[in-house]
Amino acid sequence: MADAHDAPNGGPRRGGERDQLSPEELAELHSVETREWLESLDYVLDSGGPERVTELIDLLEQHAHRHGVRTPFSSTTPYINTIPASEEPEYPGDLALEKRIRALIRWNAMAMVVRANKESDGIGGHISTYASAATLYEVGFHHFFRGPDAGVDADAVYFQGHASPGMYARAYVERRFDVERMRNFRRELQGEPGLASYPHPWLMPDFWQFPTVSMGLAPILSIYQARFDRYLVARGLKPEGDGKVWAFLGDGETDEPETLGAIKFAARERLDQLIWVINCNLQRLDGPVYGNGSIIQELEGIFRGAGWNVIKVAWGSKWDELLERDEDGILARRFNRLIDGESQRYAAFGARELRERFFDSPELQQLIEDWSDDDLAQLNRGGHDPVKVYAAYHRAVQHRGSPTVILARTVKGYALGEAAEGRNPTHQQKKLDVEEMRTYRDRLKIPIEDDQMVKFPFHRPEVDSPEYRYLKERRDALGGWTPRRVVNADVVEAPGPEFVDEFLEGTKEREVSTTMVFVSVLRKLLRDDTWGKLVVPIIPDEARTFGMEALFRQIGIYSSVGQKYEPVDKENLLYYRETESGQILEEGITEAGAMSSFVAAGTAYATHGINTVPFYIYYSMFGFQRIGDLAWLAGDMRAKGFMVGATAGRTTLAGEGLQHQDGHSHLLAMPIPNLLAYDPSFAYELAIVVREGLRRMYQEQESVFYYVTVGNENRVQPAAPEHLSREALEEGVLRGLYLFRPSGKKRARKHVQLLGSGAIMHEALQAAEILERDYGVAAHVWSVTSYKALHRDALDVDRWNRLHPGETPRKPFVHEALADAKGPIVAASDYVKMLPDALSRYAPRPIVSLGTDGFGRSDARAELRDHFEVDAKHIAYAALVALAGEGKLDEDDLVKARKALDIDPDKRNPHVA
Ligand SMILES: Cc1ncc(C[n+]2csc(CCOP(=O)(O)OP(=O)(O)O)c2C)c(N)n1
Ligand SMILES: [Mg+2]
Repeated sequence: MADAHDAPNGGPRRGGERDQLSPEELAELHSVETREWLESLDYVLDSGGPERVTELIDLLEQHAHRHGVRTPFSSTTPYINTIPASEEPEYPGDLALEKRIRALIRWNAMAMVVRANKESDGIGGHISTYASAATLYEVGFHHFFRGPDAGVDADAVYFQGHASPGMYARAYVERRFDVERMRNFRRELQGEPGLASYPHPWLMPDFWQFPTVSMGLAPILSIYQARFDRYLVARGLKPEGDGKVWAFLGDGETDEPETLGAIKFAARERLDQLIWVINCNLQRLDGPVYGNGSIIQELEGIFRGAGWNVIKVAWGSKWDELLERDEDGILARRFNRLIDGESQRYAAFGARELRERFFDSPELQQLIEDWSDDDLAQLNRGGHDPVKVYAAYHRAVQHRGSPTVILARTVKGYALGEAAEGRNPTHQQKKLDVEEMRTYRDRLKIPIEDDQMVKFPFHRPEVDSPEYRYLKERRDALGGWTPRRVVNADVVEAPGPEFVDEFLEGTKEREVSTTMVFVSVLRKLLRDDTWGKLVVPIIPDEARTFGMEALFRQIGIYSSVGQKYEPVDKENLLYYRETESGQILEEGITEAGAMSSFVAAGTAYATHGINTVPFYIYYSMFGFQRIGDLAWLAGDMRAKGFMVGATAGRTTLAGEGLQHQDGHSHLLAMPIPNLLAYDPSFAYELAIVVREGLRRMYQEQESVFYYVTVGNENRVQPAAPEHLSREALEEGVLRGLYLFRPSGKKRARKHVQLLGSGAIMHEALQAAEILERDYGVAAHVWSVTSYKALHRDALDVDRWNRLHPGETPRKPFVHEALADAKGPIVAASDYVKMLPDALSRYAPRPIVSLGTDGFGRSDARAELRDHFEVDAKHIAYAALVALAGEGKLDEDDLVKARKALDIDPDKRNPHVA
């Protein structure tokens, strides 16, 4: 007997007696044995039902395991449809009429793209994505998707971005769009109304709800959308409804980490109203998604492993005939052997290829011996068969306990003809020649004459046609046209000016960080009758870092199942309190997930008519550079709310070093057009910004959102400066710049203007003291709350002046504010120099910029500020150099000052260090 260590499965080797048998005897034994086992199983199935079979298999497995048998793990099922033909529900629609409607939409989708490219060569667009997905969408439109008029039962549908020609074509057939609009596809600047390339609520605010075209974002957003809907119900903000969240994705899109990265969360939260439909056309842009394997089987394993309900829609109805004939399961085994690169050939080359290469054994050939090539051509993929698709959706909407993914097998470029179907370049095909158009027309039976073909005409049936009536009736029954973005959120009055009052007084002796000030602002809002319930604090596992743990107890952490355990810190006043009505979304370590929640909460005014106000508080370094694409999407989607970059500043977050210290998020905030960005230094600045944000977003209902950085350096928060009226102060704070501390030196000959922001403001104030005390310079200190606001204003003014020659030129705010200020202007922040540099041209005089360009370091604040040359002495020195440039100091004085200030001229340049 072999040594136990050599045994397969690691267990002791058994069954030695069979070694005595000849191969024939062994085969016979195996066959009898297998039959006996299967018969026993059949008996149990008949008498005890599937549950008993499952139980027995479980027990068998455990038994085998105890005896050292390791059954290999498999999360996949055979490569056949999850729903057998016998379990398909009856199709509730008129299949023939739906086919006509589908043909019309297919036609117009194609015509729209081809026409646009004829008008404007290279303008792009996609034909083959929708061609593969038409049935998946149309079954949804006719029988499932509930439109906005369904109210609380309305669905959220994430349409795959590259399939948008199909949605436009449908809107045209629905008579929501006219021909002019169709002609403006991808030609948005040619005329009104334009038709955006992809789903963009920014561009089409009455139509699109969810931007999807940056691949991977729709999947993760849809998960957090579904969870947020539950949260709204749990918090009593929304009545419970039956709305589903549908997300249509590409199979290539599953390569994106964002696509699969959060699926475990959807299962953990038991989001059974979430339904993903992955259009498995087996291709992405360049070629097959997984040519050497099967993407459907691979995805099945992943989703099942994560706890999802998986429904495979692989094969169309015609295959059922063969499966029925196939008593020995050879067809199912052949499916299991099939790899995607191979099956792409059948799509491209048709029935003969299928006959020769798929039915590759005498047994398989036998299955189709009486079948013609025409019969074989009807062996369709499941995703093109409305009956199969309906069965899958039907099961998905009824499924309880976990989210569902439908893996639908389709052909990319379906029905588009030889040049496109299943071919590798099909994704980018945007043109068909007249001959190809004719073939397509004939295939779809579109009543357009040959002589009309050259114009690539659109076609839709009359209002009293059976097609239109059917289509309209179906949509009326399902809550109206969709996609459709309807905003009916109430106006919410912003808190009054008194909201800011306490912050104007400063903190007297008490030293607090701006993060703690933010927490005070938040708590104040939470206590507010109107706003308290609307606030949604979102945190990716750093509440303690930001000193926010008191909120755990106060407002609770949302958990769909409450708290089933006694928390370890229950004795503690601030214990970790999870509750079903909790208000905090404690997302764990997922900035992408937390940002998805931000988007869901920030757009609830449009999705549900509920004005929730997200405050997403995170490590500022892991903001725009980590989830920049989602932030851009938030802008497109007109999300509202506050992104709060905490532990901000390259030199303010001490110790953490290169990957943590953020000195550029304000630069990254620059490009998002409807994002306002603030880097406040003081408590009252922050309070003013938050109140104004609430006013603009929820009272004026502007499509803007806010980015605010807060730091963790404790400082006495000053009272508002006395030399400014409240009005002037608020204007300065909001527009980005105001004089915080004018110099007390009345008759100085030398003046300098120091611009500080965020945590570096304190260095500027100290620099002013040095300059006044040791160098006789009157140093006036300004607070720059927003470089972005100043820059935007300057650009607007600049543009106006350019377009209005001969009229009195306007002055940018930064110019106006500093117009009477004397001497050089020196700006310092905890961010890159590009921020003040961007203003230089618009200020009365060029700005000397100090900033934190370069990688961070682990050290304390003083050392870091010296390293990056943004501390008081470097600011003072830079001011002296600028004064020398104006002839107010000579070079000897400078060298002396450099020495006195202990500045090493040979220190390494932090930019490259
Ligand atoms: C983040 C991102 N990367 C790249 C692209 C460019 N792109 C658009 S479609 C596409 C291929 C899509 O393949 P798949 O997801 O399988 O969709 P299909 O068109 O096959 O349905 C690519 C790479 C994109 N839109 N977004
Ligand atoms: Mg694909």
